[in-house]
Amino acid sequence: MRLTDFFLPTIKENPKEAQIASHRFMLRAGMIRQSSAGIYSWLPLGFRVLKKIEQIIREEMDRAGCQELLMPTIQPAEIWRESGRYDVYGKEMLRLIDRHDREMLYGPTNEEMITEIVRSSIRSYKDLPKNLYHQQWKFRDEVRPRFGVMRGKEFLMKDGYSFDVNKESAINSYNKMFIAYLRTFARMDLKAIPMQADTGPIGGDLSHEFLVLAETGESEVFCHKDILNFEVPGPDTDYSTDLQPIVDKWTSLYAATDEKVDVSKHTEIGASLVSARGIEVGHIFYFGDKYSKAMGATVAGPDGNDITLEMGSYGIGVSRLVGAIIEASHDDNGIIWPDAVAPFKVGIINLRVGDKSCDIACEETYTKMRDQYVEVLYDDRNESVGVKFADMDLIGLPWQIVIGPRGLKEGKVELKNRSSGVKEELSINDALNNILG
Ligand code: 5CA
Repeated sequence: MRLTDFFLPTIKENPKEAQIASHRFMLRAGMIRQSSAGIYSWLPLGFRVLKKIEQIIREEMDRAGCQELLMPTIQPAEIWRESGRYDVYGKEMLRLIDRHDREMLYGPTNEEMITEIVRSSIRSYKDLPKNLYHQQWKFRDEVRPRFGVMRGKEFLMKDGYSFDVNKESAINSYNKMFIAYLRTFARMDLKAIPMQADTGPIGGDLSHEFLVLAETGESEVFCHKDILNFEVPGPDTDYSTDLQPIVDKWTSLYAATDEKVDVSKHTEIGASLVSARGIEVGHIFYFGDKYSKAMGATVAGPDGNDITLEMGSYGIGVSRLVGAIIEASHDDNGIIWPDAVAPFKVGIINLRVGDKSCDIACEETYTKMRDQYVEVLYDDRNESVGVKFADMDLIGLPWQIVIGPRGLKEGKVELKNRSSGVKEELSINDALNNILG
């Protein structure tokens, strides 16, 4: 993509309304634009990141045996009356009336709708377990939307729902998601640690939040000082084996707590605890038959008797993750994207647009990368060098190739790694090989 073609409305000054780095940088880098309080448009740069995150989630959910579908944003009130949540959900639910006076709502979550789908389509225990998910916009009329996409009114969530015939199988489904979450966040270079949590309006008695450690996190937690070195299950994890030992390891020694553990009672763990702040990027729940019982979701068991389904639900804040990743990875100049979610892998800076040797070398580099399917943004604007450097650091692409007349005389370009700051003088081919590494 050429920057002269790309829609990248960057801002030089710090926006007054932004209190934390991610909000500030997302606005300044032209990733999002506020429409009204807590509601944002995703501009091309931001949207590319959102799609990358969605894809990583999709791959890890599918690997763990889930299936993707898509449910609507607008839901009928009836199913929420059946579950009993229509009245208790309160003002956070955006309620709508259609032209026929039917009560509708913009979904804040989808337990009711998925339960309705499953109860009307699955008849036999033989068709279970099933774990269905979608990545869909949600609406919660938060009293205090803040920090940009971190706490929005409209936000993108991955929400998955498991259906099993008994508790043992349901816990197994929960454990799969627990492991899949560790893997998903690790692929985004995030240290997301599980913490036993309250279940709130979703219900149930087993639940974990996944927290990304960052100074601006909303909750203070205590976790093992070595947490960042703990090993995340690899891509070869066999989801058909018993995952309980891995989950137990993470939930006992590795998990965070919201209180400092009494050291006298937990000498081993207590002595190693350090305080940290966390951003909740995921939340998983096992709630048994809370919805299936209220909504009559049953299947025929082996003996012909009805079995009420055992359920769990599994959320990831997809749009919140964009902010969380920036909170966890930035410096004073801007964002530092982890490779896996970067909107482009490389930025090319032409130091002297109009200089024949510079233009030719830039074009050649740009074409070579595109031929190799490297996602590349070429700053071909006739702008000052200062503006170009500042913008490139701000948008945080993992690699920068700086091409100017002086270097070119010796056949060299400068390759900069955004994360380490290390710069090297290399030939165009060597720079390319380093990037493809
Ligand atoms: N039905 C369950 C799981 S599918 C559920 O709704 N869980 S939740 O309420 O915990 O939300 C799941 C995730 O969505 C949270 O962990 C958080 O990362 C994200 N989230 C929740 N509210 C917001 C919000 N207002 N803005 C941005 N992300 C949010």
